[in-house]
Amino acid sequence: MLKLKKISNGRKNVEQVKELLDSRSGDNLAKYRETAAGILKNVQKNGDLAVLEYTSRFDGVDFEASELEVKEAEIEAALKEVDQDFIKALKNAAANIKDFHAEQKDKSWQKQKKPGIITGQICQPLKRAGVYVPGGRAAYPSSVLMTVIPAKVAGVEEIIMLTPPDKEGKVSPVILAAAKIAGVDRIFKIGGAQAVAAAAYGTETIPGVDIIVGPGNIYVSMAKELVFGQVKIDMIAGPSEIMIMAEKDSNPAYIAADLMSQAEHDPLASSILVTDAPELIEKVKEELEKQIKEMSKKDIIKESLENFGLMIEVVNQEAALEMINLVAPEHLELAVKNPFELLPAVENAGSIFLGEYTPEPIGDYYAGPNHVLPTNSTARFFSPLSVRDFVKYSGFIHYSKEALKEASDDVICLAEGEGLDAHANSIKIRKQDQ
Ligand code: HSO
Ligand code: ZN
Repeated sequence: MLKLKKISNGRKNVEQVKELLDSRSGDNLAKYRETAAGILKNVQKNGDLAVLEYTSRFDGVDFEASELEVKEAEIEAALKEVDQDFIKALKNAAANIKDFHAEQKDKSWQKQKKPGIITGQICQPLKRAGVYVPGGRAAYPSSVLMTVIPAKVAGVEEIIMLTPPDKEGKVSPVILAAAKIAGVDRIFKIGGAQAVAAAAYGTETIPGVDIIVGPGNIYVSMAKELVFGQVKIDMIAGPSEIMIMAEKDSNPAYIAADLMSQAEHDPLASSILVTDAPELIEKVKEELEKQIKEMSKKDIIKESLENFGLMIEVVNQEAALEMINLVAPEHLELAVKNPFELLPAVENAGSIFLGEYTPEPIGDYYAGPNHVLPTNSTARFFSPLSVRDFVKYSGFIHYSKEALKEASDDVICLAEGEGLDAHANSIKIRKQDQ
């Protein structure tokens, strides 16, 4: 029997939900941060040498510096080795993701405010991006597409991928295939905090980048936090979350399936159902019992559902939406008949899935919107990974002699008001020339 937590009158229980989600982050962050900081320092000082040492210690592979980069032949071999249907599906997904992200492209612009005054904004891609791809259980080819394609669409000149080698010193062929399809330029077999360090500072072999994106383990996350400012980073991704809003007639089998789809990612993943139909909660529980038996990751699903799963009963749809906005889930499914009517009331959610035939995995893999999303309630202020993460903006200004003259008194007044005479002088010296 699955022991799922249930709360009712959810409106008053928001704090309980928040506590549950917060309890997922261990309290020993300081220890990990310290370890990551040590690794960063060593790589900054000793470059490749430190990288090779860590790769030997943590990944169990003794590389020469020249073996860190994946060779073209390895990539070609991977493309042949991977199931051709899988390659085709990856290509179809990549096309959808590209199409969606193309809409996010910002343009440079300029306008003439009045004669003699031009202001504008230039939007330019970052030169080099580093995409981190974890090894082992969380090595997802779909995440390669989701992190690389926005960079590509933004026009980033060079995209490098960093991923830990397995015990044989290899990278999984599906990851290599996805990298090739997405358009990665160079791939390095390096993982953990040492990969973040190498990409942030550059080593003899690994070029320094302007931004590091992609999920990783706790050491990677800590290292990313620590190099922020030296380079740009995307966000610190936590365990997966799904919140499903459903009503009396929603299909309990679909809901159970979708709750499990995120639970299987991680024992720390959180799956929440919110509904104004108590009878649905019971039906979903029955379905979970039934379906979990068939799942290959049933142990992870069970742990996740029992520790961080939640069934919330609310009085009406309005209360459900209030709860959703307070939780700010990474993924939100509106498994109701009129999802588009509810959409305007959703203020906080990373990615929103509308209607019973839009299960979360269609977004994880295929539809187009990014699956690198804000977790831990940060959808209140953070956005999904996008093309905007890979560009930067400069403002520009042009004033004619006459336009400057007209603005002179205001600017001189402001500068003198701040006690900055030299600023005022740079205006005055031109004014008196006229
Ligand atoms: N749902 C995950 C992304 C993913 N799902 C990758 C399958 N593969 C993000 O929360
Ligand atoms: Zn997923």
